[in-house]
Amino acid sequence: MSGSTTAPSGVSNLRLPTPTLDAESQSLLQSISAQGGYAYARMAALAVAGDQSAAEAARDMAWEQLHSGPWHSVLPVWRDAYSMACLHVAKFHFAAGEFVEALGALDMGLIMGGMLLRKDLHDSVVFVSSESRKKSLEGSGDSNGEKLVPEVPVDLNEVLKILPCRSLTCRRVEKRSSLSMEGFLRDYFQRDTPVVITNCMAHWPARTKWNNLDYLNAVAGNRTVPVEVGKNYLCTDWKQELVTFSKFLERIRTKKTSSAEPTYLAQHPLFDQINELRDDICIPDYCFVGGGELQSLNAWFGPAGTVTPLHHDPHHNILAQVVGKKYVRLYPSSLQDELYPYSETMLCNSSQVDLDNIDKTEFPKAMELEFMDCILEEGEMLYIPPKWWHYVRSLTMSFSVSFWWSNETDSSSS
Ligand SMILES: O=C(O)CCC(=O)C(=O)O
Repeated sequence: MSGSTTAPSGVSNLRLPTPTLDAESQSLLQSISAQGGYAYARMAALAVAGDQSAAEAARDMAWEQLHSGPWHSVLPVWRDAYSMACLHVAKFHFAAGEFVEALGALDMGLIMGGMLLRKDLHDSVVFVSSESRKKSLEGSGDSNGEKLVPEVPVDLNEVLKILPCRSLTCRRVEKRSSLSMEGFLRDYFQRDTPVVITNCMAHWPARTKWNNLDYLNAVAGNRTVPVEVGKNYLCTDWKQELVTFSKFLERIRTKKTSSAEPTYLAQHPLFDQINELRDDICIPDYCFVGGGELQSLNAWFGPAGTVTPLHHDPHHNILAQVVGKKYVRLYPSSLQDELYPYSETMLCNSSQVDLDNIDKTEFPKAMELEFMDCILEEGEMLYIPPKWWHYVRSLTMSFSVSFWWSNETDSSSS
């Protein structure tokens, strides 16, 4: 690719190649105009002619359309319009050598925009990141390779003080080393039984790379990611924010948010967004048991003290613990009534029972239930069968990846 040769002094000739945008612009603008977006189309044309403020105005107009009603009712053409405007804005920043701003605009396009220009957005991220890295290497000395999670064993007595009551007193989830596929299928998958698999991810590049702050900052520092702030998603003061990955790392490293209000990068398809991090992980072979399809890969990255409250999901799940440790408690799906799910459709897979502080009067049936639990250590994977209730609390700073997959019958009927 061309476009990054040295420019005459004071003039930049950094140019972002966007072949899909170039090919699709005209027909996309026609579709936008057909939806009444004449002002947007005018601004987009001015942006192409070199007017940065017009590019920003077009982006604001598309943003307004994205927020004009419920997400499912937003016309796909406006999501593509938003991506288009983000690409225009990114081009201006890139040309000015403003790489952080360029990446910010591209990430917003990836997070909020449509599918049409996704390849251009991804390729542009790679292009800008490589320029940005060249620049930062010019001025940097040796990295100190600071570890995110030091290798300090957790003190079980201390841990028990913060875990829900009765933790580690019932049945422990079985731990199996290098479990074979047959063993997994026969003893766990077909029996609807959780298991922790040990010695199964030493080959993942992530196991060495993700505990290194400099590495994470270098590959993702300038990228924008959605994070959750607050005790957990069931609390009223819970909110979502968009921040750069480096700001997020700084927050969790220096504990700038209180432990009552942790910042959690939770259930985010980070690996669709940041290809270099995707290259650091491997899809476990266990996810192909049952002949179904992989449904989603999500990142769960945060400080000690994040809590994912008791809930269940419809898919098979391997929760792979890359860095740090988590406590996980599991209840079988048969205990639906005893766990008092919310009645609202949006929350019907979440329990009203707060395991950290059970209200005995309101939820008496939840008190003496049998459960399974474990401390999921770095380098271990936990299999959670579909519909099993699970509660997860991080005991150290922690970075995990979940792999959800469906049964063959689910995939063929969907
Ligand atoms: O790790 C967590 O905080 C929650 C993980 C989870 O709920 C899942 O993988 O379904």
